[in-house]
Amino acid sequence: MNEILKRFPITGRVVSCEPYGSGHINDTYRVETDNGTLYILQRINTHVFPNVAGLMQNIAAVTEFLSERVKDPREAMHLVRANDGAPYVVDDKGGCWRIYDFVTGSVCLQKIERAQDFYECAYAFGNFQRMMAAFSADTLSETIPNFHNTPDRYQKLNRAIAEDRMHRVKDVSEEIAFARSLAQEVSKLHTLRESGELPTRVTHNDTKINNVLMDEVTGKALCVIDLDTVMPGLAAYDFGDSIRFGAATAAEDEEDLSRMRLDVDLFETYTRGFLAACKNLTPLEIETLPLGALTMTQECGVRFLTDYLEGDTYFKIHRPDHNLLRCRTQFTLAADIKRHLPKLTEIVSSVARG
Ligand code: ADP
Ligand code: GN1
Ligand code: MG
Repeated sequence: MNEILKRFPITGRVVSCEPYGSGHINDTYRVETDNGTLYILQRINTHVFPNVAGLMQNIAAVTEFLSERVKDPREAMHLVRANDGAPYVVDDKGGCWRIYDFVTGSVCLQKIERAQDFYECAYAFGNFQRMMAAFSADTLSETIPNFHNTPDRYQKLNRAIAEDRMHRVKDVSEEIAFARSLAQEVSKLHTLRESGELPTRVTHNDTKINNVLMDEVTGKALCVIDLDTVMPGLAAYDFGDSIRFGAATAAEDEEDLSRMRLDVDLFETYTRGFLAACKNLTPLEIETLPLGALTMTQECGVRFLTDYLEGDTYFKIHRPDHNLLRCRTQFTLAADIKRHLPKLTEIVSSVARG
């Protein structure tokens, strides 16, 4: 680790470098130096992001763009370039590493404790999308092609079922049936994107609450982090993925499925925050936000199920059936979101009317 750190202009002598956070993708470390400066060091998951050069070019451009537009430096992530000016370094085993300034005095929530936190989170993602409207989307690399292409996610699931590499298909027939029962409904957003009826914007695409940092004193959102998946996308993806994670009454890997449902009040709170920050949405974009919640939840369940069938090669797991548990919570939540769709549509249109 020291060899890697030496290749960045770190201030002070490194006194600790410990695993940090609970992301599913990258390996994250908190680095502290003897003068108290903190950094985030990450080994980029090159299995998930094979085009590291394109990925890091995106991140350098987006962080620089945002830094120029915020008042407080803590409102944008700051990438520390290596001594040679490159946005990342490669170690002798081919590992790719990057460093960010640690956003000091911030907290990263794993679950919503107060409704106000969720409002802040919504405002942060809405604001990110609003600010990024001035960024030219065509300069961004697509770091994961077809990331939220739901029909493509279904094709990948079908391929995993056909291959049945781990001989697990026999144990998940109920989950497969549920996945298929919503296939058409959750493919609608993609069709509307393809036809141009929904505009493609620069979106974050991974809007979990633990991808937002809040001020530890005021509780106000500071900035959005985890910019690996910033790509052209739909407003409904960002809205929907936040609902999937933050307006759920149980954790993504809760075993007791009776605890998992949609918190409709939190859905309303998020809608208020998101629409307050992001006022440029078209009527169809606003109308399809509830479908975004259903689609992102179901799609995530499909992704967990696919990874389970393929032998857990994508998401980090901490127990053998972790991806299956995650799939089940997502499908339980998707069923609840579907039940509530008329109510959610009512909420969104009433918030939008003001
Ligand atoms: P992953 O893609 O694996 O989710 P993230 O980029 O989200 O990785 O980082 C993992 C965790 O590290 C975050 O959830 C957050 O707790 C922490 N983190 C990341 N960047 C920063 C930062 N600049 N300042 C403070 N904490 C950070
Ligand atoms: C991953 O990196 P992290 O933990 O914020 C995943 C998201 C999933 C999420 C499910 C690049 O997010 O798409 O929705 O896990 N990120 C990537 O928790 O695949
Ligand atoms: Mg993350």
